[in-house]
Amino acid sequence: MEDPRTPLAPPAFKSGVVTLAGPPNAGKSTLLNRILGEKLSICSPKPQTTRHRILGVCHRPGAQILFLDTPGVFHARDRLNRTIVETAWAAIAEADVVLVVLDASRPSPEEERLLAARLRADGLAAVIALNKIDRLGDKSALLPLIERWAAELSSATVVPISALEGTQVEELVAALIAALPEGPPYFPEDALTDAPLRFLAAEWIREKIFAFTGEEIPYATAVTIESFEEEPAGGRMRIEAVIHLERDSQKGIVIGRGGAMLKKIGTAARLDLERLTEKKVFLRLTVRVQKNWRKDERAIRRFGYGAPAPAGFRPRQTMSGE
Ligand SMILES: Nc1nc2c(ncn2[C@@H]2O[C@H](COP(=O)(O)OP(=O)(O)OP(=O)(O)O)[C@@H](O)[C@H]2O)c(=O)[nH]1
Ligand SMILES: [Mg+2]
Repeated sequence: MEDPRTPLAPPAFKSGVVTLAGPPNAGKSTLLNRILGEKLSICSPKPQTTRHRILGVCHRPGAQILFLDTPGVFHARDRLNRTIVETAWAAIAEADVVLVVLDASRPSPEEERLLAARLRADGLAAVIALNKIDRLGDKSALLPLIERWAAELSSATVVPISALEGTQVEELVAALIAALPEGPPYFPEDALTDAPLRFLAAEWIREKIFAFTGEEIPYATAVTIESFEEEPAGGRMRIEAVIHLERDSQKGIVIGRGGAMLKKIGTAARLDLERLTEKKVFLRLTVRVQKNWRKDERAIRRFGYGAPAPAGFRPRQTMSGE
């Protein structure tokens, strides 16, 4: 007979890739930052903010989740947006579990159908976060959305959350860990991302343009880093970045009267970078016009857009275990 005092074997370590997917503006990046407890991915009230696949490593007792933030999926028409949406689909295809993030206060049935069809076609496991519940006066407004997704993907767990306020976010993380396969940690305990600092610098500058300018300007903007130097012995960081726009009229707005707008963008981005690196940052911004770059495949690639090669930070898990 078994000794009743024998301790149970500890639960196996869980790990894997969870891709955040959803319509633009659903709160994917806000949710990622909330889960990580760090500002990593850029957020804004405007749709189509995220343009890249961004890895965020989440550490919890007994589990490591490799989150991939992605651009929102929608029926893209122009060249840049098609490239960006392709990046999202490629990251979705890499997932062990897809975390579908939806804005429960403003459903977008067309994009939701697009996503559900792909998840069904590829047989991907999904957990569904109904986000922004803080905006719902009456929680029964969730019911039609729950019903729709139960019909679309009957096996998926649904968790209502508020990424902004943190409501039920840990319950969501627990549901994701439950859905992940057993596996080892792929990154050291203090890892946050594999994204280089110069990439984050470019992103955070772009975030300020989303925050401080309107109309077409955020969409017509790309940011590249021309030089990135760290002075030895923990000194200052010197970063030179270029803000690329499509028209001269946009250039005037981004520079602002007497350079005021450019200064505002630079100061806000610099403060974010100083917080992250705990170093003094010297940031120099230049504005350039590259006519209609969003239609130009070569410019799109040169500015760093397009699906990267599969992340490959962990061996592919296959059903057959080959
Ligand atoms: N009220 C409320 N607002 C939220 C919540 N989560 C995100 N938001 C807001 O929704 C807006 C969009 O958030 P993002 O995190 O940038 O959304 P996203 O899904 O990453 O958007 P794209 O990258 O453009 O696809 C921002 O203004 C957020 O502050 C939430 O739980 N409640
Ligand atoms: Mg985003």
